[in-house]
Amino acid sequence: MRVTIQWTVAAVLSIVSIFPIIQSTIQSYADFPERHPCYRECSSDPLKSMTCGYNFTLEYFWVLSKACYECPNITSDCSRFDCIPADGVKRAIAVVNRMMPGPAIRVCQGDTVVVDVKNNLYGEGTAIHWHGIHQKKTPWMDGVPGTTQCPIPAGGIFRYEFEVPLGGSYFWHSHAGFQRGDGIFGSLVVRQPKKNNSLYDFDLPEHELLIWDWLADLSLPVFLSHHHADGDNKPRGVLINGRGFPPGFFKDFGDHETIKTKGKPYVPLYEVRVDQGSSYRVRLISNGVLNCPLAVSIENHTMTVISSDGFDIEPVDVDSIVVYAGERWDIVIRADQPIGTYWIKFQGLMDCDDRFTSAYQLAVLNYNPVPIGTVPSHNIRNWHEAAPEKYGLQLNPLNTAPGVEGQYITAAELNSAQDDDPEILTKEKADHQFYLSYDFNPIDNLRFHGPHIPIRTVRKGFKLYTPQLNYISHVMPAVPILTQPESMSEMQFCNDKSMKVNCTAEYCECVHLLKVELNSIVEFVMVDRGYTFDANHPFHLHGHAFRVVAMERLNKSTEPHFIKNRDEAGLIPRQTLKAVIKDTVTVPDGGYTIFRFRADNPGFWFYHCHITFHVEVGMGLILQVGNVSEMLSAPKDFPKCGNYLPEVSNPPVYYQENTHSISLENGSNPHHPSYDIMTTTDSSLPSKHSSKPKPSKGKSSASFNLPNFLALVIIMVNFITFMT
Ligand SMILES: [Cu+2]
Repeated sequence: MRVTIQWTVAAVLSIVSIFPIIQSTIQSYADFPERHPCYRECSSDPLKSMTCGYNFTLEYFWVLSKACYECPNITSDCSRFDCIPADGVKRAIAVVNRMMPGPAIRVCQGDTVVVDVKNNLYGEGTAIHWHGIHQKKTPWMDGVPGTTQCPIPAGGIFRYEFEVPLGGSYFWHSHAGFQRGDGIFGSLVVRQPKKNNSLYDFDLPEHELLIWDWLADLSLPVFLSHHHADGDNKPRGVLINGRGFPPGFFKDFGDHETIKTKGKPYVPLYEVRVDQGSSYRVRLISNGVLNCPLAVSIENHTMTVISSDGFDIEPVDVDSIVVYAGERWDIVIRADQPIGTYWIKFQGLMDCDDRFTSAYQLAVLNYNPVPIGTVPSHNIRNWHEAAPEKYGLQLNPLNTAPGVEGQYITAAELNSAQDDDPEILTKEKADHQFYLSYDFNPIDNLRFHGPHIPIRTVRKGFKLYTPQLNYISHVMPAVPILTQPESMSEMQFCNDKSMKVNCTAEYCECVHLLKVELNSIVEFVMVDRGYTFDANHPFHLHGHAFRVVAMERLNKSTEPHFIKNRDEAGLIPRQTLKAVIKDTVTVPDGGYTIFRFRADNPGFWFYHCHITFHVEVGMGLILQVGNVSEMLSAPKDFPKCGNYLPEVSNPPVYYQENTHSISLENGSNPHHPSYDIMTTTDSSLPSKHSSKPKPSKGKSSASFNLPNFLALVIIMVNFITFMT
């Protein structure tokens, strides 16, 4: 290694003597080229808060479009206006303002953000979520279609306006369908006045690193082929701020010299530039799409981790850190090595590891005055095959329990640097405790299997295992429950307490809803049962951050009752001091993660796995905090939407029996007797706006004639045993 560094330094010095310094590090706010008036030195004077406006135009677009001219053959063409080079592999994408990542929002604590979102997607609704912002005064600005707003229709404009009261690293992304994974996201960084005892010298916009796994095509066709046939669900690559080598590049081109001599052009990698002797805050923000946690490390540099999900922690020095979908980790890098060029490595784990697609990526740490475009020359052809422990001390490891000292630090072992909320941490029993367990369940999910193609009858590659919470698939309501509660029917809601059928045997879906009292202390016990695959699911809560108070891996697989028994026996101590604050957390496979929070933000808040394929098939639920009467009301002119099911003018209506019609939602397909819906009332459901279904004047509408019932939702079809 020493030889390599010496060689690199020598090479760099000789190059430097020839080339002028192309670009010095940007060190002041004024130097930042795309300077927005709100990107400024933050002040502690609240009178200096600003209202910061942004225009977002959403559209479908193309990697290496004609805007890229001769990129990557002519490197400078890759920086052209509207050119999105990605990893040099052409595919369709969805973007904001023809940028990927989309435009960054960089403001100061206390500012107000205004974003006008123009939807130019073809015939598709959208909504933008401000991931990590709690929307305390404006819950209807949370950007979740079906929960906090109607989708912004194609051709429509929607103005978001909200305050950002807390500093931290956040990001924004579409919360509709698969748009986030296809490119509709960007950073949202809320800076605070710089402290005198700061652990870093510089906090620069070019040191925000948005990292994510990348598919070879739009997410939707990949999703469809995986869920309806035998297509896989594995990412093909990884991108760092929208740049990277194409998949498989290093198999052919092991080092920089080979790349140069074989002459294969590639899109310039993302460069982090530093001055020797200085220290820098780097913000790692994961827009992870599928099951691809990224282990981040930097050659010859340790990382000091200072913050997660917007909340400071007591700093820890590590050699690598695993970042899961939806997480943010802020690290400090000290440029204390010889002037040179170093790889920043992003090793894909789980579905990205070498058992599957070997998806990984590299960026470059270049010390000034190393010329732009320089990459290290040493061979790292097989670096991604290294086991994670080869990276030294690792933070936030995959599927690993706390307690392996000197090798791993789990999120649950970090100490928060924020003030404690003693009631959250020391209260013996939370006011509400929810066990939420999950696995990939081998049930006949009616959306992908069902009576005509039962899971037991199809060959291995066609079997679709459904990730569910407590054996329930969440379905987003057609109308936003927060802003149109009067349009909702209690019949649509359920949870495991209200279910009157055995959801371990039958497919259950509904609007999965949990209700807690305002200002109560809530505890979630997340249990990864872990039978079907060694998977990993990062869970994200809207509207609140939580304290991670316990985490453990018990075995390859487990069940909630094991954990309940363990807890009753006093074997699961909660962290009562300095428990780390997060809004996105992983759960070890075959283990549990427990977190607590004060439900002090009235509203309806989505809680879900942040893997797009999982949330889209219902791995989530809505948390109702407080009664509807305790929630703030949306502005009077807030857009409304809903179903249209009027009485028919001349009944009866005759239908052709359509055996392929699958109607799982209340009353929408009443003529299909196999799919009648059972409903129930439950004390945990919204009360103020419950509306009984109106009796139909029309004839024979099976679901309209249902009594006032029992269980919620479900539908089920029990046949076909003879087929196996
Ligand atoms: Cu998941």
